[in-house]
Amino acid sequence: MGRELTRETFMLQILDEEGKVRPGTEPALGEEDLRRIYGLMVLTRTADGKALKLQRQGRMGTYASSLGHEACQIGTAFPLRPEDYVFPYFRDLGTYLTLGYPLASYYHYWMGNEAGLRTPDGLNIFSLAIPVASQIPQSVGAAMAAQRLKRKNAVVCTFGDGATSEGDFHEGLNFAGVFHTPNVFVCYNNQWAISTPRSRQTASETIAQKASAYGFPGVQVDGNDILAVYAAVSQALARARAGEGPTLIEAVTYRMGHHTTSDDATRYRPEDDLKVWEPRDPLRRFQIYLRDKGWWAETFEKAVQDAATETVEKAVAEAESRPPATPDDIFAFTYKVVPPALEEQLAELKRSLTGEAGR
Ligand SMILES: Cc1ncc(C[n+]2csc(CCOP(=O)(O)OP(=O)(O)O)c2C)c(N)n1
Ligand SMILES: [Mg+2]
Repeated sequence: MGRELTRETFMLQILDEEGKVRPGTEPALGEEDLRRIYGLMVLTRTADGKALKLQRQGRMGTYASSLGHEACQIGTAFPLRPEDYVFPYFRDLGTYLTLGYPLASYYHYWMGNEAGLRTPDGLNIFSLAIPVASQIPQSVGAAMAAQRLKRKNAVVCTFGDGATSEGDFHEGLNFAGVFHTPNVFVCYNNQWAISTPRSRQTASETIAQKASAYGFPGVQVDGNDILAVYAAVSQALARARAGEGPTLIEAVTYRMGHHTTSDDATRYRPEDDLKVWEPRDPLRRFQIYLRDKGWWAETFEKAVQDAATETVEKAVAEAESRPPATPDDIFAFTYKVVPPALEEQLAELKRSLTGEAGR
């Protein structure tokens, strides 16, 4: 059965690995949008690189790099409308930036302050999920709510290949199929879940084909081709808004960095993998596409790079000027009324901190 499915399955690609467009497949995006997309890709890469440096300098906590995932993230977020809801995970910097989330807040969170995840009014982006796959059933709940309220918004949920082995993935997608919810599930299949390779994650030939078990379509796309991700997500959003039910998109990519700054991928990753994936770089391919259209030049590149650097430097300064987390923050927002045992722990923590300060 797997073989038959594979024969029917093909990976959607609009830009080939040389950045050349496959005739007749281009989505309807004008010059302004395409330039904006490129700017977001450069901003994401610049902001990501800066976060890694800040972590190495002791100015940021453990950080999960988005290097190589720019097409997955921006391609997913770009076609969204303000009324749509997004349930991201910990590797979604480009998603946040595309939706207009303040970079200073995103940094503030990774600097160890949950206040950075308090979404500004008007943005329907939920706190990024650290517990793998926990955001999936939540996104289905939000989609069911939208259905009942007769709203026309779609709900996008992103997650990694590792999330597909969790019960939450099955439960969420099963509900979505049964209740025909307006969900768009986007799996960034970056070939690794920390040190677990894709081959040990699932025996399914593709992740996209898992959708057929839940009774809705699954599409596999080249996750390093931003136009392919954009096209697949746009189509899935249109289905969701039209009441045609959920879609699972598998965006095939590669985690070019370590899992997080606490990981050393050289201990398990075959060395040649990076050599295979480097030429497939999503920014390089999209830049060639823009150049072929006559919309990329050195001056444009410089303007985009300078703007990204300025945005990033401002965000770092702002994040570092915000007040640090307090002991109360650890206990806030979980219970309406804090249970006595936690009150005691908080008091003890505060006593120990005062004790330290007094020494
Ligand atoms: C429920 C749960 N189990 C285990 C972990 C530890 N953990 C953090 S990330 C991760 C792997 C995630 O891999 P994947 O879903 O492929 O996402 P990626 O990191 O590759 O983007 C694991 C096991 C966790 N955060 N949550
Ligand atoms: Mg992964």
